[in-house]
Amino acid sequence: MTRILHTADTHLGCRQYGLEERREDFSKAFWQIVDMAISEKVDAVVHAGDLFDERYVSAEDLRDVLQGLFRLKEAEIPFLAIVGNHEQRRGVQWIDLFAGLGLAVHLGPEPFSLGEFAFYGMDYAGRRELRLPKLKEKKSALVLHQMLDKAQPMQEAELKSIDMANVGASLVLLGDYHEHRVWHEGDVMITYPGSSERWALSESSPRGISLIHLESQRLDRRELQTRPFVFIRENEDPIKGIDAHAKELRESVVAVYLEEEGYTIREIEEHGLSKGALAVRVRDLRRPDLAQAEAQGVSFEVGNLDQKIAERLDRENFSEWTRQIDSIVRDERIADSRVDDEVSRYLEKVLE
Ligand SMILES: [Mn+2]
Repeated sequence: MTRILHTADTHLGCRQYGLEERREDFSKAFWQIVDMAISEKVDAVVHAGDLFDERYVSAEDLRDVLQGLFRLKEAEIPFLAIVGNHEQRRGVQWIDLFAGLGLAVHLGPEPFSLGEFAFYGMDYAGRRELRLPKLKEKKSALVLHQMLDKAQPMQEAELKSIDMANVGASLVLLGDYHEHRVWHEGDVMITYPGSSERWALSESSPRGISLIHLESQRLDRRELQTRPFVFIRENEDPIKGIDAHAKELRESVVAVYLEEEGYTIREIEEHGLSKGALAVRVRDLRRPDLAQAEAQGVSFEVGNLDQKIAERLDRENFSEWTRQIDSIVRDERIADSRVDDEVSRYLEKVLE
């Protein structure tokens, strides 16, 4: 019996809300994963990309990840990984550096044997055409960092789940989508483990990892202990809501969804912080002040801004290159630090 720990989207180095405490939280989640791998005596940790939040890694984050990888090495648990969109570099990848130190395996087109299973991996390929392998071994696993059509609406998906059935692997272990999901396509199990810390406020459900028996495809979840987030929804009065949650508020991140007029964002933030919250995030769902704009003789339409920009660009006589570059720049899924790389890659491809 071979059992692995499947994780992805650790986003080490994410200094969320500009707080050192949050950077440390992302490292602590990684250490918990290492502890679980050791206590569960798994045969390998499979990391499906976005170990780091950015391709520029601080000494603190490098120290934190090495501390975890050395512990896995001592426990003789291999760390099998691929490169995600957030950490991808043009030259040497971080995972290659760890592989060079004997602390990790960068999965690729050559199989890595684990028990009777062969592991293959493909780094994040973005918009480029993904050449999926045809694997001969039924007992094999393919590790990818891509958005599947079942996880996101078609226009944002890069991969069709139906195509996963033809790869030949019995397991497709994914990263990129931050929620845990499992699907079956014929005999193939396709799964995302979800992120290990809350990277966005939309990630409200508990974070965790998956333990997977390769032979039986049995999947068990283990929850991670992460910093508490308190959500105050738009049907609650924000100040009363904060008071009602006062007991859970200390050191937590408070997310307030604001729909009603009556309080300023600053008042809500200060009230939450005075009750001991680590951070207060206010999602302003109020409509822009149309009345005021009208009074100034400005007319504006509320709608999907990206859609409007795309429609306007269509009317302009721009080249296909310009349009493609524009879409890369405005793609929210491409980290800011990666935009120049993605544009260069695109240009290299079309100039070939
Ligand atoms: Mn991610």
